[in-house]
Amino acid sequence: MTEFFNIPKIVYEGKDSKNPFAFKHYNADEIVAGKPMKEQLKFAMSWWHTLGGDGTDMFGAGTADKSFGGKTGMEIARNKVLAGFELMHKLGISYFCFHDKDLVPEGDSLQEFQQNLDEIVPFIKEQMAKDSIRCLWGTANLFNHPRYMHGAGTACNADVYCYAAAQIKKALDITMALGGNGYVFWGGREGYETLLNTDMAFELENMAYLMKIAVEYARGKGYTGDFYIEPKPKEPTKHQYDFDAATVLAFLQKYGLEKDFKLNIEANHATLSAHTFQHELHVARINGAFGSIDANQGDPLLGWDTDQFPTNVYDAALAMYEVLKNGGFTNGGLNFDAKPRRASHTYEDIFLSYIAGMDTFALGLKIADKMIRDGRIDAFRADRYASFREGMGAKIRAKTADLCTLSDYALSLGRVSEPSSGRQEYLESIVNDVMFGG
Ligand code: XLS
Ligand code: CA
Ligand code: CA
Repeated sequence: MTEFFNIPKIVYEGKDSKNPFAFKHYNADEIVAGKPMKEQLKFAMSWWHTLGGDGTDMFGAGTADKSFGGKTGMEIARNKVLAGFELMHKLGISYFCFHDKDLVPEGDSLQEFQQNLDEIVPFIKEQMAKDSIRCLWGTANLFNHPRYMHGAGTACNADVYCYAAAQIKKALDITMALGGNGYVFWGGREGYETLLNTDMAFELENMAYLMKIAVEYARGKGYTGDFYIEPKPKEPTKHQYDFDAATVLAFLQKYGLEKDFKLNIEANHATLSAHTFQHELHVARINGAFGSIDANQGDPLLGWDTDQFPTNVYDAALAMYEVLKNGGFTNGGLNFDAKPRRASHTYEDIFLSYIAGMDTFALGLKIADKMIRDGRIDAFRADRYASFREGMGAKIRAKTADLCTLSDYALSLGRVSEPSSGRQEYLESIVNDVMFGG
């Protein structure tokens, strides 16, 4: 069998290993917080970055060859499948995520695109069966082609809207055929540049309708996986409609879609919306909408979506803290929506990037578990609200005190005793202690 990557299978060698092609912290079968790490972390390969992205940016050509020795579009597509499965096998990654357009060339018509998809899907299924690799989620790319310049579900042109519907229908079909656990709506060009040419209420209503009929279609076909919306505040449009978790939740509630959708939270999108990654995960979790994660990181000095492999252990720990508090993943997982830097252009760099990301989240998981077992932070947070456990505080929680009762009580007090300290620095030092202490 052709090997695309001249790299051995990556194994766990432990924290003292200096072998760049080994895991130092990710030990797939080690039990952490009651489950093997591979089940807690559910790593996924992103088809588009790993098998598609060649390093092209707006200042220069690609630096990496992603044709995998293929000569025609379909030959390249087949070789990508083989290369992708080789990479997942060697890294011990059990899931992948894809856009329809990542898999095959679009050709000259929608018919040709769909025929190409019909040809590749059985080939992917064959490889999946060999290695028990599964599909975490699928999606349709509704942002790349010029036809989507004004959006897809929010397009000002009804034919474009229907074209998007056709792509979604087919992407749902292939996600189901591949046994996908989820389907993502990321609002690529669903947003606007100026209200001078945009009817925002009209566009949002259309977008919600497209989501509703997509859900109806898939559920009608027996799909039992999740639907996700992936928030992002800007890029490509100035005002993305799915700005952040809270905005998406309000949209879902307004259009009666809140029971059908969960959120796919991406770290880089969180920070672009001026929130922490943990904040976005937390908002999703406390609203019962936590679904899946796009694991990456941005650069705090750059204001765009750099999609870097995650190496920040502190952020990964706080993210995994939210995941554990959620009771772990159900259908979701950790998709590396991440790419090596343009100058990290070799196959080795792809492996080294995944190893770095997987080890980072393995550390994050272990630290989050330790933080929870340590208990100091959870106890402090709970105690901070102690005054709501008795007296008037308990009545507020029981919702049995009206405004006059509270006011009379406050008057009876005369003055409020000094609130206790928030102790932020102390709590941050506990996180450090858990991470670096004995
Ligand atoms: C782009 C998004 C995209 C989605 C899937 O910024 O992250 O890759 O995850 O369409
Ligand atoms: Ca993403
Ligand atoms: Ca991104």
